[in-house]
Amino acid sequence: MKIKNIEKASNRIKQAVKNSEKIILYGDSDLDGIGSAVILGEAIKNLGGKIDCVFFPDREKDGYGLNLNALEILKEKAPALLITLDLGIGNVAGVEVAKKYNLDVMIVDHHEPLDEVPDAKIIVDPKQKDDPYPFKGLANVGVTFRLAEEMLGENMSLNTKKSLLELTALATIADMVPQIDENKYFIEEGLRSLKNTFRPGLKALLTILGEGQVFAGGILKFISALNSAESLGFENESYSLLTSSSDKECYTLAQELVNKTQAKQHRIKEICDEIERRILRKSDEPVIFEGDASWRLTLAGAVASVICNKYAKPTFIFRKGTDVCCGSVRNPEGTDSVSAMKTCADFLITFGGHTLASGFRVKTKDLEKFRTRLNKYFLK
Ligand SMILES: [Mn+2]
Repeated sequence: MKIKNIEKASNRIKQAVKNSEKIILYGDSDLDGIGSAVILGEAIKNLGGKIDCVFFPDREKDGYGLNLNALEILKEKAPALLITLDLGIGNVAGVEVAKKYNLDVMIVDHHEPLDEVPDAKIIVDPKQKDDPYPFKGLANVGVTFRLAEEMLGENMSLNTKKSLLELTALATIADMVPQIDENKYFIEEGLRSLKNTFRPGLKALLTILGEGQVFAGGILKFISALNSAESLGFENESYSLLTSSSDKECYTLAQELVNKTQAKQHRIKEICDEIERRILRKSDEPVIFEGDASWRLTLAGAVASVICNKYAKPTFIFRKGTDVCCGSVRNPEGTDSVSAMKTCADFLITFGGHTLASGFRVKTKDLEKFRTRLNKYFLK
């Protein structure tokens, strides 16, 4: 059985390649989005096509998803095929604007669809209600790998397959989806192949972190380095690392990423300490809900994970802005933050994600209302 619309998506991309249409990849700024963009880009090159440009949103500045700042730039490329990766399923308004700009949007995502789904011609997302694909736990790289297989068929060489599986494995682990079923296969095959990788960026990072150490339990460190890049000006360093063919450039980029990870870990610890001090007084509340103007949005997910694991409570962490707050959510198994936020849909600007890991944007003036409703929801 195939994921719904995967054949349609493959045919549409082949048509674009054949007609030399412009193709834009628009990926989320984490390893799952970046890996998906690398995989799809290489599959398109294998077909003899080329990518016109690759965009990664600056989460700090623009928030998650298909955003208007990016579309203002991308409209210059129209007409073009715009493929979103690891985002898009929640971007009803963004897709409308893209269509107005004559961008043909295809969504490849694995996030939970909300009540309203964007009006894109082709949506590939195994979590769509009517998608009969039995395994719902794929990371977006898993979905994209299946799409690459569909596009290349028998023409996917063993080396290409191995190389794409390496990325699929790393981003599947990074995205914290369940390591079962197809994901288990991706991880096993991909990590095995990683030992002899041809990809200069991965080789450079293995050298810097020590190959022996990476394969003796250090794989998470390896992944957090790849995941520590931030998108600036819609570009992303990890994407550069994973697509560069220059050993020298890769070495420099990999070293920068390793340094950045260390700085980031330090900052995460500081923020967690601050949160623990604050929640001492609030131990009777079912939800942990903390924000600050000085916390970077790109760290919110990691901070929420640490706090949620320690206190076993739904954890909402946000950067507090003058008008708007953006944040990340992590919550314990058996609870559902997306459903919780649906009860606040009347005032939230956006929200979405997975049951256990999600995000939101809310007006600062609505913060207290948000907190109260969440506490009420999780009290049940
Ligand atoms: Mn993802």
